[in-house]
Amino acid sequence: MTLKKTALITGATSGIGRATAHEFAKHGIQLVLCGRRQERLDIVKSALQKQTLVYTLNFDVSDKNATQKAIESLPESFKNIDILINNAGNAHGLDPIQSGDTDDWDAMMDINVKGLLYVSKAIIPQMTERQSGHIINIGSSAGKEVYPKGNVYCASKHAVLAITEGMRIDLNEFGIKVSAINPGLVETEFSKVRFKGGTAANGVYKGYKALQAEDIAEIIYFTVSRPAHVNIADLLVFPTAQASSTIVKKEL
Ligand code: NDP
Ligand code: 8X3
Repeated sequence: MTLKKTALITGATSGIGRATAHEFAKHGIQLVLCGRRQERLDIVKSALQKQTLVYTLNFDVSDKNATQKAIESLPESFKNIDILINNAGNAHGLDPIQSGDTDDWDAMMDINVKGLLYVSKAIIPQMTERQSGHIINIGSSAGKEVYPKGNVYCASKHAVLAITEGMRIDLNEFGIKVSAINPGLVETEFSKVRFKGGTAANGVYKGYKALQAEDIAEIIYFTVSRPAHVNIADLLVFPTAQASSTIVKKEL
């Protein structure tokens, strides 16, 4: 009998994380879905629980104690996490460094970098003990290339890539896979958050076909479903219209 795998996905209330939850459910993977918006967690859970077992955890990844406590509170049947998708994160603001908002900087470093570390810290010990597991960190093309006004968001995603490489090195002896999936422009709530609901978000995905959250979810499932000896270490994916962070072929 093959035991069902369990995946914990942070940022499962929207965009890439939610699409990944749907993709994993199709393949019968048990899910621990995390986010701060309980009503969204409930909606995703009720949509997926016919396909697989689902448990939700409501916590802010930038709160170290809340993160540890939430993960410790998992019931026995969801405690063993085989797959960790470190996805929660956002850009906050798009400003030149000289006029950047320090609250935005704090949010990006606290959530995208420290939050990823706190969640990983709460889960890695059980993976090292079992000598198995797969951690996928959602980086970004912004982790490979800095673009104008991207300063601190790009720094946070460069940090995600460095942490991913460090994890892969340190966890190698335990047989744990560590992967970075680095998307370019994906049409999610990302720009709504970046521009705080303002109109600047409206044009971001216009005039070309951006990646959809489902495109990344399929790639994430492909990554976790490779044979035991194969690890997709680092993957950069753009929409066809995008050649770099600053070069996007628009039709309008
Ligand atoms: P969304 O805004 O659609 O989703 C972000 C998710 O992160 C939400 O589920 C949100 O849940 C969660 N989240 C944000 N802050 C916190 C927090 N403090 N604690 C817990 N959860 C949090 O954006 P995307 O799906 O696009 O983003 C997902 C990841 O993909 C991010 O790491 C982003 O940087 C990365 N990415 C996105 C790209 C894009 O163009 N969209 C491209 C490259 C990378 P809730 O609010 O309920 O807590
Ligand atoms: C999100 C993609 O180009 O907005 O990481 O930084 S970008």
